[in-house]
Amino acid sequence: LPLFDRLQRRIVDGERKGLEADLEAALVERPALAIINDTLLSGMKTVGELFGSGQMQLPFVLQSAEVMKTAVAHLEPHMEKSDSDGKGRIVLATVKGDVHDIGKNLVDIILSNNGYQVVNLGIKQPINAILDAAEEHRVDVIGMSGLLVKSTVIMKENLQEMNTRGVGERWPVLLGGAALTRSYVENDLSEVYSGHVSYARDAFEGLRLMDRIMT
Ligand code: B1M
Repeated sequence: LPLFDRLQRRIVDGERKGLEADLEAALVERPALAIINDTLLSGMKTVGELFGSGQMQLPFVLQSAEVMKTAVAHLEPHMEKSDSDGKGRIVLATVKGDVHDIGKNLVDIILSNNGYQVVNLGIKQPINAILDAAEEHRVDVIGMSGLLVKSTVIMKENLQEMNTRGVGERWPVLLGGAALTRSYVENDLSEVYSGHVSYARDAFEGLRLMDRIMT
């Protein structure tokens, strides 16, 4: 297979052996971000389709996810970074009950490389932990990620809880993850929170929205 097809195949097959060498060769031809966006993420998309249609079993999905993480970690030092890190601060978390973190961690990388300080809490974070961290680190924005349909319900509950605590004035909320849709966020979720709620389809929209919120 040609290099970029082979890299994509490595994600789908969960094949780590020879990954670094292929990534190094790819870096000669394309920037790190393009490799992630155009090649690796389409591999993950295929994994999702295969899993969703019953053609791939969970342990293999996990292997693909591990290869994806290794690849992103290898590429990360090669990404362009802005000099400033004082544009603002965000807490990022995958919501309660959800273990998916590849997307959230990409958002972390893109924001960190573009001048934001990110407090990344990890996965399965209850709203209390998110709000405690937001308070402790005096963040400007709260970011929640979730990929399960169940997580969209949790996000709604989280926003309701935040509303009850009256923190809408203080924290705009940024939401993302494959199970969300723009209309669900902009219609259903915005309604339950007195503050600002926005939806990011991908990490770059996350960055654009942060820039907008912080100016
Ligand atoms: Co699971 N999983 N999974 N999974 N998994 C999905 C989400 C699923 C759609 C697959 C499918 O059926 N086709 C399905 C959900 C179905 C549903 O809810 N209706 C599913 C399921 C069912 C499950 C389990 C329940 C399976 C089981 O146990 N029987 C289980 C859940 C466990 C739990 O959470 N409690 C499970 C487990 C796993 C693994 C552990 C094996 C692994 C995760 C490993 C990890 O993350 N460390 C895994 C994976 C890899 C997937 C798929 C295949 C790929 C997800 C991914 O990493 N995509 C996924 C299929 C899919 O998404 N279509 C699937 C790449 C990533 C870069 O995209 O996270 O969407 P994404 O992030 C994007 C944007 O969404 C956005 O930016 C990112 C980059 O541009 N974004 C944000 C995300 N968060 C953001 C936050 C922001 C802004 C933008 O601001 C705060």
